[in-house]
Amino acid sequence: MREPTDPAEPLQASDAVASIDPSATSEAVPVVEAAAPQGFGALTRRGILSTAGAALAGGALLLRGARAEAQPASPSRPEAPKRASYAGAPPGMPHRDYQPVVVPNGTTLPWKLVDGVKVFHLVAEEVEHEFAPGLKALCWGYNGQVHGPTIEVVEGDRVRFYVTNRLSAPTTVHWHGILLPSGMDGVGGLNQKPIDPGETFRYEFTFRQSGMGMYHSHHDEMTQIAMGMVGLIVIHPRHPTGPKVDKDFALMLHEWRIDAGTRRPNPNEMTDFNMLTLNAKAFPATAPLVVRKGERVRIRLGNLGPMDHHPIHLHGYHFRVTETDAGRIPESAQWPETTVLVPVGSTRTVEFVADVPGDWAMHCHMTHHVMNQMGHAFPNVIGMKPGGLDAKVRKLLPGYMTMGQAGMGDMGEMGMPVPENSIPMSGGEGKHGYITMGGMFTVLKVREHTNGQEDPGWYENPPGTQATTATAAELQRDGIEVPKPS
Ligand SMILES: [Cu+2]
Repeated sequence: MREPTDPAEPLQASDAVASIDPSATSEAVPVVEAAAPQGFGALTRRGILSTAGAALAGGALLLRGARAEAQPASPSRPEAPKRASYAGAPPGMPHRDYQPVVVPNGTTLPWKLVDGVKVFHLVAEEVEHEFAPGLKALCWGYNGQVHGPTIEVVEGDRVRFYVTNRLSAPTTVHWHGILLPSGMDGVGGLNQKPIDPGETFRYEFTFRQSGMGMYHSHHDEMTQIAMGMVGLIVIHPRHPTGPKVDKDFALMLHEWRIDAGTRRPNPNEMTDFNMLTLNAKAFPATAPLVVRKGERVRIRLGNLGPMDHHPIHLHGYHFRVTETDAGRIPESAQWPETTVLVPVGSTRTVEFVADVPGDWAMHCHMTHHVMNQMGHAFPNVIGMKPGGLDAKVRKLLPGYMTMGQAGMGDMGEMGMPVPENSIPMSGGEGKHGYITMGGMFTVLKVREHTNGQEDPGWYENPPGTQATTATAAELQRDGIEVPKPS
């Protein structure tokens, strides 16, 4: 294993063997020096043990450690490590050792390989971010994005993260849920000095787990998390168990307070958040999850919002909860659900086979979390008949209109004048009219024919499978009497 370098040692670009764009197709997988034999990722540890050690140049150290675990140590061998060691495991490569995740509305952080270590660079900086058409805000994120790009690695990967601070305030990065040395844990003041504006810090460790983690600032958390400084970490298993999935989506849940007409999230908010997002987008700006009928789908959900748990509900399917932030749940302990609660500071992963075509809603089931910039000071006027009230009030307040007698559903499409840079209560157009939801809402689009990437448009329901107005003949046939309005 390469020794950690001096923090002052600059990154040598010439050391790089290959730069990796994780979104590249399988043809683009670069050849890496001293790469392990193809198919290494598919071998089990038992398989490795029964393989001639000499053939596994890159895995020699792993072999030694693993064999020492299985056999009593002899004087001619070094002492076996007490815990599983990945030393010498070759870096996991996209399309060989793992199928890259899909990050709707987001990206995956590129990396390069330097002497067998995956080297990443995060730049903490202010970012102008568009939550949905009509609403932009100055947030804090990483590498020009809110949230930061998803970090994707393989169990056993040695990684080096350079973190450059281009904010006006000190920051740190904490690797949430990740097993690592204390000095790399990123809590400002406790584990390290905060990274001052203009400074670059180095974090280095080996991922010795699989599952899903997250990263976020651990300095002035209330401000920096509320401003958006969070991201996802996907750690693919070195030896996967369970059925292989065809689509692997990663979504970060978050909440914000952005008052209508303002240009920055308000980090002082304690309870009353009014923007709820998936990968920092509010419906109708959330990209749909597009899959082909029959594909096995995994959806990873992380929640680093300030205060709220999110019960994420998927229509049309029963899924299995297969992972928490501490790793894969044994198959015998996985449970079926249609809603999974994702608590603050946690990740949950679900899997299912997408065998029914259609447009299927997926959303937080807390009703206030599917409304954008809703005000909570509205009087309850459900069922109220304003009569001549509006005309009277308009003498004092021109343009006044009593709203909400039939609920909030119509407000988004009324075309009412709204404050600049705001999307109050808006939802989005659907195939059959206005979808009265915003915020933490997206659509799973399952199709017989799709390239699996581009939005295929709205689903055309086959004849006889579409809810429609009941005819008088149908009502009569089935003996249904509709009460007359009183
Ligand atoms: Cu919610």
